[in-house]
Amino acid sequence: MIMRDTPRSNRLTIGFFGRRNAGKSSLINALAGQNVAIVSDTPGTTTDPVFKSMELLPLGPVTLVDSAGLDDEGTLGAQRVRTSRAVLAQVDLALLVCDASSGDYAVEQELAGALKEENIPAVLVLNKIDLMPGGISENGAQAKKFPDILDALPKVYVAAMGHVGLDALRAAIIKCAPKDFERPALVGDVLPRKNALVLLVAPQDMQAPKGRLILPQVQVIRDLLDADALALTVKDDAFEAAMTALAALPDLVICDSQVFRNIAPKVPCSVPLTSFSIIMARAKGDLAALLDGAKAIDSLKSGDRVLIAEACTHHPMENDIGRRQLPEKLALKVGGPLEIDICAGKDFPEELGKYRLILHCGGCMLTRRAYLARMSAARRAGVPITNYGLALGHLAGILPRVTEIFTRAKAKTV
Ligand SMILES: Nc1nc2c(ncn2[C@@H]2O[C@H](COP(=O)(O)OP(=O)(O)OP(=O)(O)O)[C@@H](O)[C@H]2O)c(=O)[nH]1
Ligand SMILES: [Mg+2]
Repeated sequence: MIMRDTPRSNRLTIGFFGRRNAGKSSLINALAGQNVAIVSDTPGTTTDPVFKSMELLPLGPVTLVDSAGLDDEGTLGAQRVRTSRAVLAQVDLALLVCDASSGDYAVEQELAGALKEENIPAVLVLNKIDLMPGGISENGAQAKKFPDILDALPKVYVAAMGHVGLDALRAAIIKCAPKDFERPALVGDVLPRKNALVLLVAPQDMQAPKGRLILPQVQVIRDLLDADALALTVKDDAFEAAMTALAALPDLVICDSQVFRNIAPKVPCSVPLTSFSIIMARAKGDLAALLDGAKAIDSLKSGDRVLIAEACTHHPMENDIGRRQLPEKLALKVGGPLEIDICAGKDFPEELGKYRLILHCGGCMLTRRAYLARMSAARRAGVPITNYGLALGHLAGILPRVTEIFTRAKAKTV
């Protein structure tokens, strides 16, 4: 099976954290079997996070993330530490790398605490055992006493330089990696039967990339095929032609949220309707909380500050959904303009308290963990958060209709 091209957003993310010079980059190189990151004895060699995609069987496609040392100093050092901390909240598994010969665990203790708070599983990797007089043996690295929070972690003894202990490290990663880091299905799990008939409405407008479908559409089609569904994909102006051509009513219609107003009235009430973006809301985030966020639109007032967050850095077109359509629709709804801030790519403000609402994209470029980390930050700041599709559904007055397929099976799927 070729998993090389699995998007990073669907890979298990494994982060390497620790002090400068602990051997994080050496370890990532040893695991990847190639020079991914620069290694040197100068502390602070790694600055920006380094990502390496690879296959780690039987886990499958993973992303290894190297990070700057968490004990870095100075103004730039502090910025590097902040970046490493931002990466930390987004990993599915953390490798806490430390020098086995060290006797000071203050940084590691603090790090283990932060990981525990975020519910991120961690492995303590004791590196450089070749420098320990007794090696791994009871007189060497294993004889060391650790603070309780570190002692509670699974431990692996390695020498990244000599490739010692890598099999044990791989085994620990496989054992500790969360099995539920992503949803097993996007929508295939709520279809009423095998060979369910699903009509997909995918407008190919100015905003569609040249020569291909966008990632959520591709992923939904793949998910439907995996569920043995019959997927028919049409543009919005061919919807009626498709309905006429079908011998039976479809079991589900999935459209782009931007054509809700046009398509919803044409879908018979007995046929469930949802959108690609709403499917992503459930796949990447916590649907119940994002639904509450959509309803918070009703309490917005003119002049309120709203954050529009996009996970990719596409070049915005004239009628961009995040930059044009949503702000305009919201202003119309509240009866006046809102203060809109926009963030894109990996940028996400640390300070969220000034916002009355966060409107997030579907997050197809983010891992589920990264999306949930943003939701947690919003919750901690007391700011409702929703996604584009749910917001558009609410603004069109059809939120219950377009989420029913998921909320109906709530106990099982939400
Ligand atoms: N003896 C020994 N040295 C090692 C081992 N692993 C790494 N080193 C050395 O430790 C130094 C730091 O290694 P790096 O992999 O650059 O450490 P890092 O944690 O990435 O450091 P920063 O990027 O500065 O945060 C280098 O000189 C490596 O050669 C090991 O297992 N044994
Ligand atoms: Mg490094």
